[in-house]
Amino acid sequence: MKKKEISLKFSAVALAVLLAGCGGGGYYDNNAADTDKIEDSETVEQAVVASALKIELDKLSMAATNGQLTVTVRALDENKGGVPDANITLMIVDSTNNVSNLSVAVQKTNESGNAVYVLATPSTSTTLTDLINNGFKIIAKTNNGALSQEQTISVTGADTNNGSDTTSIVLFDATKTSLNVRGDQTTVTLTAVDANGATLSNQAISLKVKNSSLNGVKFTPNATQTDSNGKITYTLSFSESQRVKDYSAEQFIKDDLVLEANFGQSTQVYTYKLDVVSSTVPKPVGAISVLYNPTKIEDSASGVYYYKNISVHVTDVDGKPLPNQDVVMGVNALSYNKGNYNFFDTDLPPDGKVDKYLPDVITQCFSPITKVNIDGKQIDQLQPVKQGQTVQVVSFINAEDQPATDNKYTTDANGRFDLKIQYPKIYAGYLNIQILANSIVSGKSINGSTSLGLSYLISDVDIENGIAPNLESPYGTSLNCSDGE
Ligand SMILES: [Ca+2]
Ligand SMILES: [Ca+2]
Repeated sequence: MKKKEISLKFSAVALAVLLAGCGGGGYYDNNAADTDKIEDSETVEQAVVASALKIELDKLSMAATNGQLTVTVRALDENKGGVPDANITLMIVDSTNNVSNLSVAVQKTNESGNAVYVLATPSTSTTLTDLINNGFKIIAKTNNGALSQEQTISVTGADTNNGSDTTSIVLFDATKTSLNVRGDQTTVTLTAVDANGATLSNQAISLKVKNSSLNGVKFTPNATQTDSNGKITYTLSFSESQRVKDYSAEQFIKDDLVLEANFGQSTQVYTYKLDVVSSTVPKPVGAISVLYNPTKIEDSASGVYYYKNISVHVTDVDGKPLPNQDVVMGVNALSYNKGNYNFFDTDLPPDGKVDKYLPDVITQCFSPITKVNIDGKQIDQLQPVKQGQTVQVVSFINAEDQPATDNKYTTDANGRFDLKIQYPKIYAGYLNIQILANSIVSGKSINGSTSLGLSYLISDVDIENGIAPNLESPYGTSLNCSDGE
């Protein structure tokens, strides 16, 4: 059994992250073979306009020290489909200055409409308590700064066994991506989760509309507490006559509709922006939400795979469930990791006995990229260099050993269906994916997505005997994404 001290692990992780960050420098740049892309990203102005931005995280909170978070910013059209070639800028608002962006801040979305960023926290700092208490915020912008979305990110203490599960997080979703300044209505869904992603039922969340005395936006909660799935919905509406005369349409369009939510006892405020525009808003025909519970994964009977339950919900634009709706699922790899996990002695002072299973040296890779043909459409796909390796290891199943035909599912009377994804255990901890859902409603395509990192089952790890299902990355252990080592 290997024995190492915790300090060694932390410096190694930091080094690996730095190397990946410097060498990579962004989503496209470290792909020397693909020269088109590099030229593309040097073009200054792009006419691509997105109607909404969505922020997806690989996990719902970030560790205060040596933490790493993958942020995927999605540029969306009015039916929440991905918009390629949109310029995205990511800003970090952190008064403690601890959180850094290891990626290039300005990126262009890829064919799937994604721009991917990696954020990190330092190995040590004197202001960590402030960071843990307040979290930090990220702001993504596009359309030359005219469209933005923001998200508050919770920060947990270094020891995840200590207190992190008291963190409560609010996630937002809205049926419409933009609202007409002359008057409009939308349904907003808030989901209460803990730092591990487990949904919190029976929670009282207070919602506020910023500038409501000026913009006249009214909302009605459709319940007093979150339901058994941790959800609470609100119907928001406003009209021109409810807006204060001095508060012009131009100003409202500029300020947008900002929602603020927090849990009764918590000082942490979660904000969400709905774009307010001057024109008639192209009316989306519906919305798909893709949800999962990150804490819950299952072992396969064969012991080879992990399963994760995913729940998909299709509604019309007013939030009413759409039954008997066919939905096609897709999966996209956002990044893969090289490196390994290890057993560490984390006691201070060390007692000479390992007690934790943690990532050791991890290098996150966004390259090389190859062109593949999917449904007659050319898309970029990650292609690890290691012989025989692929990022296509996640599949959709109905139940163990029952693959879903053509990744197709149909909603039940409540407009939802549950499915499982399956992945070999050896990939746990080494792959970040995005799950996509597409359906045709009234002849129009609507879309939904979520991002997640593949996780492992803690009960599969035997610290005493040095046994774990995912000790070394199947993609190799070198620090360099361009070799097969
Ligand atoms: Ca606006
Ligand atoms: Ca120990």
